[in-house]
Amino acid sequence: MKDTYFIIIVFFMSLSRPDLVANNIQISNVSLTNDSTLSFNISWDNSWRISNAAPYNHDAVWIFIKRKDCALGQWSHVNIDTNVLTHTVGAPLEVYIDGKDGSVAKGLFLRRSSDGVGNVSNTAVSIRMSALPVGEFDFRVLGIEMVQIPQDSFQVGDGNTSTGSFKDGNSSNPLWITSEGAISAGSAPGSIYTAVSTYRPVALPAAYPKGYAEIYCMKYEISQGQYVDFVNLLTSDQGAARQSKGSTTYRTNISGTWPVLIANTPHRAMNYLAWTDFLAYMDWAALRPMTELEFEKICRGPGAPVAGEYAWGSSIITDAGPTVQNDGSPTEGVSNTITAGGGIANYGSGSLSSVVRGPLRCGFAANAGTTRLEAGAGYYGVMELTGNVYERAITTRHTAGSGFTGNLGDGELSVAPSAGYANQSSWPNQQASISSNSSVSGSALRGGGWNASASYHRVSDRSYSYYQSGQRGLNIGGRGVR
Ligand SMILES: [Ca+2]
Ligand SMILES: [Ca+2]
Repeated sequence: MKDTYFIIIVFFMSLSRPDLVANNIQISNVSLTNDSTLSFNISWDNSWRISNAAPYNHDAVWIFIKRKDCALGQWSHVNIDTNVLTHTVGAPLEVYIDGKDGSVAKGLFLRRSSDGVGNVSNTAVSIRMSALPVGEFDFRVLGIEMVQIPQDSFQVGDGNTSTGSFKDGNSSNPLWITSEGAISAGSAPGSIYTAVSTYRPVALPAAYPKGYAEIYCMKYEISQGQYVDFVNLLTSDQGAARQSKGSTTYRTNISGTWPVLIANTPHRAMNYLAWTDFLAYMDWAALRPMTELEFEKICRGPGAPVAGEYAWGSSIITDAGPTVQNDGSPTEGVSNTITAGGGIANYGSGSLSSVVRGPLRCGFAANAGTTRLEAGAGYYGVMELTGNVYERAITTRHTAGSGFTGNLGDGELSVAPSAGYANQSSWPNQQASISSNSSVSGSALRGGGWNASASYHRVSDRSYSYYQSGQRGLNIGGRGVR
């Protein structure tokens, strides 16, 4: 009997333009090796897995697949087989499926299978797709660099130094987070509290992510290349809702229109991300926003807070500049000598006349040999937590935020009546107006942006911990966790 099923694949992967995939992940030689298996090679630089020294963690790449129905012209998310044994990968990597998507798997992690440090070069991967319908499809394999944040206790607040700093009840001490259990709000010992009433958090239910449990966090802020890939892989009306091109005046450089938006500086962090743009990217990539508490964990790790510290663990900061080197290239960096004992970040004076007037390349200060301070990295190796663009997070200050349960995106955005929005239960303000200054009640901004003055960049600064604007701010971006 003749097989009436057929699948024709037309690849327009990152073969010809590996720089379309942000940062330095390269996915190449994609092919369909049977009706349901995609094979490809992956490379990325500076991977690690370290189990015998701090920070006892590893990096990974979150891999997910989109397919375009050639008859309908519409993109959909591709679930993969939940059985890890159906996927293969060569040394030094292994496949990890975290089981957080219920009965399906929205993607998988590739990570080192044992301790080691170095580049991953052209390693072969095969992924078994799940429940693929009959039809003709184009496939697109996407990868996002992630960093494992291990389960651990940690502290929020920096001894009441920074604006709105969390503290342990009505003391001056940081608050220990030792489980994912509910946290009461108020002045009693063991409750979460702030000195100034304006910044006080509400009670946090058990389901609100506290930062104690293991997560994976994007190593970099969403890049301009990643954002453009996202918009181009939506439907027409979804793409229209999410098309944010920013301004070349403030270093966003995106031309064209959907579905051929072009990121001319794809390695730079994306600014001008509205709350709804950010949530839609999270949903589409099967990630989720981080919470305010998770932000401090990812910066600080399990150690004692330092008063006024930045993501690299000291209160000394050097502003990126004065010259941008290789401006706009994949090696964009700055000419600074970093002040001893401090780290580097792209920040400003509070005006728009900052040394660097807009975001820099994701990972602009990091090289293979750089230290945590020289790279401006957080405890676990996550980049630009301080400065470049503000990190969008879920607030602790409003019940719209405290109702967030940490559920992940499912890869699909709304279709009708309003197309192109995140549509996941418990995610706040998913259809907020991008023209309104007061449409968002579940959002916080953390870590400072390129034009904000230094104090806003502190790990525990909560000046914008309740940020209601739905607008596309010139210094606002974000990153996801899972
Ligand atoms: Ca940042
Ligand atoms: Ca969704």
